[in-house]
Amino acid sequence: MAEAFEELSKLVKTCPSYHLRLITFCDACSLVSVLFGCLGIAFKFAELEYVSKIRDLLEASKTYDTLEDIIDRDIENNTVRSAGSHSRNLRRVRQGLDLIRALFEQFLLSDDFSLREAASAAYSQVCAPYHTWAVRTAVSAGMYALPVREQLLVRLNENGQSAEKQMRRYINASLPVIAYIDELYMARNISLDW
Ligand code: 1PZ
Repeated sequence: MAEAFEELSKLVKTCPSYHLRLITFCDACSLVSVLFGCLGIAFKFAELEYVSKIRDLLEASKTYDTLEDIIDRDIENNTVRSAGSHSRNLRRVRQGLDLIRALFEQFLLSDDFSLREAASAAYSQVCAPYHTWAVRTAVSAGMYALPVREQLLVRLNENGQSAEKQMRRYINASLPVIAYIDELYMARNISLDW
């Protein structure tokens, strides 16, 4: 994951108007699946939700070449925010990427921080403001079923040091990618409060 996002971040940093291909983006985002496998059954619904959005964007990549192509098409059709539209799903996937970034940041803040504390803090920062009460309630219940810190490391097949290194790589690489996606919307006068 860290490597794939480093590649993406190199691409989007090449020039301000770089056109990122949807298929390239989806390939990197698909790698998030390995994390889900480590979280346990309580986050199955988060996985299904995320994977369905990636699948939609992958399908869209057969018709639209770049990320901006799907946004421009949705602008023409007035469907940027419509449920299930590609632009909305792209926005949701972006939230997922940012959630992982925030989670890793929280995880690295302190060795004493439990995974549940880290995940709760990340979720309230990144996703909770955009989720319904029902979803927020389900997520906070699911937090209690997260593995403990050490168990997560075992499942990831990492130790404390190696995990820290990979998490930092992902944090640094995902930031420019997330900023790139936000800029696609903002350059088209689409606010990001949804
Ligand atoms: C160790 C990691 C712990 C992370 C814990 C965080 C769990 C987050 C759970 C998110 C559940 C999302 C449930 C469904 C939300 C939907 O209402 C929204 C709106 O969908 P729409 O109306 O547009 O169809 N969907 C989203 O916001 C997509 C969010 C994807 C969340 C992906 C999480 C990825 C990261 C997890 C870490 C592996």
